[in-house]
Amino acid sequence: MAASGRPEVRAFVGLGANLGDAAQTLRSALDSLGRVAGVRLYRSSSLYRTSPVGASGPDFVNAVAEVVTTLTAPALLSALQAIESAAGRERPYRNAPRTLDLDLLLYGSARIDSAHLTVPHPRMHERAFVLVPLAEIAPERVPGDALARVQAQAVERLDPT
Ligand code: A4P
Ligand code: MG
Repeated sequence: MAASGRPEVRAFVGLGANLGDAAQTLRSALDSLGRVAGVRLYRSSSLYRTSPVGASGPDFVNAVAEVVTTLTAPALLSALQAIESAAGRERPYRNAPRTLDLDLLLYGSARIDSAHLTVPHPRMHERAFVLVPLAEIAPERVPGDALARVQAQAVERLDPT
């Protein structure tokens, strides 16, 4: 139990960008995430260069972060959206190239299905750009055969810089 009186929950956030200096955008987003009141950045994966899945445009840079938070899941989603907006995210159409996309992948063991939030993220298990970085930091959260099913998707780990 945290000082706020709310229980601490471990949550996983997927980060992606394919416009501008995507690697730098992800590094600053990780920094911003750790500064949100009620959120502690516990660990983050390497950055990965990935081919677009169901989208057009340049390659993406993706990563996954694990946070410990006292925020509710909707409050955490709002914080993620505020960080996206601060990075200049615009939404001209679905799956448009983006300066920054932050998805709430997992929130403890919660299952949420509301108008604005679905957790676990409904498409995460089809995507190497989520599963490979998630497996790097939390292999226990990736089902055994899931990685094998997405191995055709190109994912290249970037050297830390
Ligand atoms: N929403 C519902 N559940 C969630 C959740 N768990 N996390 C709602 C975040 N948002 C959630 O999202 C649209 C709405 O989803 C939000 O208003 C929120 O209430 P958005 O970020 O505005 O739009 P989007 O990103 O275009 O759609 P979406 O569904 O998030 O797209 P995806 O599924 O995230 O796909 N290929 C590579 N290699 N790397 C990528 O990062 N990303 C996408 C985007 C496609 N292909 C990619 C990548
Ligand atoms: Mg999104």
